[in-house]
Amino acid sequence: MKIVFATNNAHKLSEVAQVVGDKFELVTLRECGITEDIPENEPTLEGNALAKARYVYSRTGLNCFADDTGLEVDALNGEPGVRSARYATDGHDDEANKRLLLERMQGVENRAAQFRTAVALIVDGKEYLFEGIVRGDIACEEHGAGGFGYDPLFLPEGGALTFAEMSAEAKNEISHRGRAVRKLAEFLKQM
Ligand code: ITT
Repeated sequence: MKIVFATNNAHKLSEVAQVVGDKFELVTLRECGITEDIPENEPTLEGNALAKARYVYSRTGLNCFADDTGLEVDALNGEPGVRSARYATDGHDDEANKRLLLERMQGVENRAAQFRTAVALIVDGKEYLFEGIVRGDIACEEHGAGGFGYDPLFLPEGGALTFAEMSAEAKNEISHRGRAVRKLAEFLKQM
């Protein structure tokens, strides 16, 4: 089965490709001729994931899915959440976002947080949502060079390594996106 993964993020693409393996053929946005940024102006992760999937479905008529992910920090009342990409600036500045997060968490004792992914799927015009969550803590400084985004600052529950210190396989095993995409793959297999 062919399915479009509506993302411009190459890291996400490789993580998801690893989870779905050869069960599905992932088609990229570029392969369907979509090169522009898809607007993400909704107030929730679910809303943004659906907006991206709907955009691609209306342009291509192909079955597709999209994910939107947020880092939700308990002591910051769930921030940066749906604004995770645009936390520090209007652009996608990972370095500035991590700096701002560390600044806001300076001296904060409760460092509990979660990554949450919402995946929206559209098959033959019908819409479905899946969720994946991983709990953990915000580290006091960056560790590791793997992964992307906030990974060097996120210590998943029960371990001593940040996502950026783990292999891609180990991150996928327990991550928000790995969990959400395995639910999606299970669902598609049973259709
Ligand atoms: P799309 O093309 O799929 O929209 P994106 O990079 O805009 O790609 P999101 O809006 O879902 O993706 O990402 C929101 C922010 O959260 C952004 O700053 C990412 O770097 C960060 N992020 C998403 N997934 C992450 C992960 O697995 N680990 C660390 N940071 C992540």
